[in-house]
Amino acid sequence: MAHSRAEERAMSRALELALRGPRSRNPQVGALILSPDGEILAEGWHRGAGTAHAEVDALSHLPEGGAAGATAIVTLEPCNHTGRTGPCAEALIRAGVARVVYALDDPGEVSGGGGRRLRAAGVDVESGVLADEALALIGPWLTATRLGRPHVTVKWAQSLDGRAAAADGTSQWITGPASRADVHARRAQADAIVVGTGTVLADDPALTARDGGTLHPEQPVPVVIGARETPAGAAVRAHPHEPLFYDTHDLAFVLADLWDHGLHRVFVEGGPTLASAFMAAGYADRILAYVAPVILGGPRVALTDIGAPSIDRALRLRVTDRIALGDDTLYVAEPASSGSAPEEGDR
Ligand code: AOF
Ligand code: ZN
Repeated sequence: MAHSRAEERAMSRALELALRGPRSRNPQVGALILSPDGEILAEGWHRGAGTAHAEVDALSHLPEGGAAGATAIVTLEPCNHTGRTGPCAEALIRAGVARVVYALDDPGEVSGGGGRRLRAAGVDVESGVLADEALALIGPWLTATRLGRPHVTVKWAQSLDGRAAAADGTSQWITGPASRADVHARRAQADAIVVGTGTVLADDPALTARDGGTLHPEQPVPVVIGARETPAGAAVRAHPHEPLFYDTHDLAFVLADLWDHGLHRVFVEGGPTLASAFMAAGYADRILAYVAPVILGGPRVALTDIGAPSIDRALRLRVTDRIALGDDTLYVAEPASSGSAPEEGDR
C-alpha cells in the first residue's frame, strides 16, 4: 500500500533523529516505530560503528511484543547481515512488525537485501519515501559504499573569469565572508581535508573548521599531498588532528589509505594542480565552485589540466544547487556521469 501522510511525517522525524548520530564509518540512520493508527511508539538512532542500529535501538524501548503489528520507519533499508550488530531485518521480523517503510536502499554487498528478506517473511515493505532528503544526509556514504573508495568533494573559489589568484599569487580574499562561512560549515562535515604542498607553502592554511573565531566541535583530519616538506612551523601542524602526509602523486593509493583510516568523506581544497589531478582521475564526486563578482585576469586559473584537451572530452556537470552567498554564487555540481571505482590492483 502507498505510504500515508503520517508515515511521511514520521520519516521526516526519523531523518532528524539520524542527525543525532555521529559522523563515522557508518551512515547516520534514524528509525521510528508507529502503532497501526500512526501513533509514535518508539524512536531510535544509530550512535556509530559498533553500537545498535537505529531500528534495534527503537525496538529496545518497547516491551516484549510491543511492536506486534506495528510499522517501522527507517531512513535506510534495514540491514541483512550480522556485522558488529544486526541483522535488523531479522530483528524486525522477530518483533512482529507488519510493515516497514524506508527511504534508501543499502548498497552494501553484504548488508543490503534486508527489504527482500522482510518481504519474504510476509512483511509489507515500501521504499523511496523522502529519498531525496535522505540522500542529502547520507549521499556521500552511499557513493563511498558503492565505489569502495572515499567520496570526494573538490572545492575552489574563483573570480568570474575563472582565476583562483591574482597574477602575483595573492588570493585573499576573492570570495566574501558568507562564502567563507559556508566553506567552514562544509569542512566540518568532511572526514578529511586535502591540500597539496604548494598550497601549504603559499597560503599556510590551518585546515580547521571554524565558526567565527571558534573551532567547530567536529574537525576533519588534515591531509597534505606532495613531495615538498611541510615546514615545522606550518599552521597545519597545529591542527587538533595529527596531519597525514603523502609523498606521492598516486591518488588511488591516497584514497585507498584514507579509506583504511575510516576517512570516507574527503574534501579537496586545492590548489589548482591537486584539484585538477582529482578531476582528471575521475574522482570528483561533487564540485563546489564559489564564484565571486571580480575579474582578475592573468595566468592563475582555478583548474589546469584535467585531461580534457577538446570540447568533446569536457567534463559535463549536473548542477544540483545554486546558492547565493552575499555577492558570490556557489555552484554545487556532480559529473553528469558518476565517479570511478578504484582500478584493479590499486588497493
Ligand atoms: C541498519 N540500521 O542504523 C545502520 C545500518 O558493522 P555494523 O554492524 O554496524 O554494520 C554497518 C553497516 O550496516 C553499514 O555499513 C550499513 O550498511 C548498515 N547500517 N543499517 O539497518 C542502521 N547504521
Ligand atoms: Zn542493521
